[in-house]
Amino acid sequence: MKKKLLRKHLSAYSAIAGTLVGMIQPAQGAIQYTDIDPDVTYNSNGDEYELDLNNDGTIDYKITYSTFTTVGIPVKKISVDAQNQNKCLWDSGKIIELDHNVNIGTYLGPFSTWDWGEGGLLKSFTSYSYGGGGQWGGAVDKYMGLQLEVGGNIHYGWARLDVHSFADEFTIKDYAFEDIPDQSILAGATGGAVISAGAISNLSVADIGDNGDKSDLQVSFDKAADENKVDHYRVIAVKAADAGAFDVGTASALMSGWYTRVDKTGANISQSFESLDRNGDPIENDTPYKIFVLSVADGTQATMNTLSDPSDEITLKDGVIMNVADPIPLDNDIRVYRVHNTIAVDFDQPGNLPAVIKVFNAQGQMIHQNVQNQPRNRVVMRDINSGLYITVIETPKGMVTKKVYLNGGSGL
Ligand SMILES: [Ca+2]
Ligand SMILES: [Ca+2]
Ligand SMILES: [Ca+2]
Repeated sequence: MKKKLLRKHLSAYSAIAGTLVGMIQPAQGAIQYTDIDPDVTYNSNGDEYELDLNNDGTIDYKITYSTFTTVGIPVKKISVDAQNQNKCLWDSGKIIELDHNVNIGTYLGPFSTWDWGEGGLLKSFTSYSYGGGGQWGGAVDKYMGLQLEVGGNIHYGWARLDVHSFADEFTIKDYAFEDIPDQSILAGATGGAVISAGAISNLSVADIGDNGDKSDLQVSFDKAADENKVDHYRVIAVKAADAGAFDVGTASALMSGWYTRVDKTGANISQSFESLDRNGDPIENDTPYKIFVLSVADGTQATMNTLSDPSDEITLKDGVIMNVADPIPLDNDIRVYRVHNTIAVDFDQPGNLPAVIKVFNAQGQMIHQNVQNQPRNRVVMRDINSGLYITVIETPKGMVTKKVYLNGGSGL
């Protein structure tokens, strides 16, 4: 069972793989990169790839394909065994041993979860249940996180694999590790100068709906000036109380689903939040958040991710909708609320006066307008239908738009 290179053929990806043949690139930065060329594919029972991450002649990991029968059911299985004191990136949330795969640009380092990886499952499949376990089924160009121990020092690295959905074939393509002990590495980084992906700018957040969930949270930012070094962005919501301790290492190690991935468009970005917060909790009303944007390095022109400064704190509320086009965050200065069928508009900052107050109905017709010079203002709405009304307040500092629900009728 322990023979290496039982099956070997070109995969579709080898054509675009690097040109070095089984060699370590000269040290650039401190990443030692090895291209497997051609890529090697395994699909017979007992096939095994012996991975020597630092090419010192000591095998560090064994990746195995096996078929067997358990209680009469045929099983196919692809698994990894870390050798000696080495470890694999682990999915800490699972009880059974799963090797976790990550996308390009995910940081691997001391903040990641590592385990011995004995029999660590990439993917299994049984025809009986038409299913199986493991996170690697159908993986294309996914990265296995690796923690290597050499002479008492810890190094971090990765290996790139494809794994078939039915757990009957895997292909290994290349691997790399960081020569500097304890230094994190970006999945997919192959060397080159240590250059950071560019930071975004003008980050702003807004409450644009009343669903009480992530769809209410709009995030806008200007793209990185040098966006060609960026693979994609990750928008992360952190509870405001935890934001002070949030750093690029933590941000880069988050599992997918705990951040909103935003692909480059070449333009500035404005879109709804689409994921859980950084703790895996749903976005909800009345919880203060700060938003961060991680610029994920492309792994070739840049090898370090960059984390933005936090946004202003935002707390989603029902009945408070802030115009995303606000040039200035006026939300804390202007309070709009309902008192029966009166719209109250309170100004806490004199710089917002004089202000023009306009009220629109749901059909977009303006039904009230006045100019206000006092910090407290009341707009009495008689003989109206019940429903949502839009209040637009134009001040010397900018404009805000807020929705207010009124009961209707002639009473106050
Ligand atoms: Ca080795
Ligand atoms: Ca290769
Ligand atoms: Ca809201």
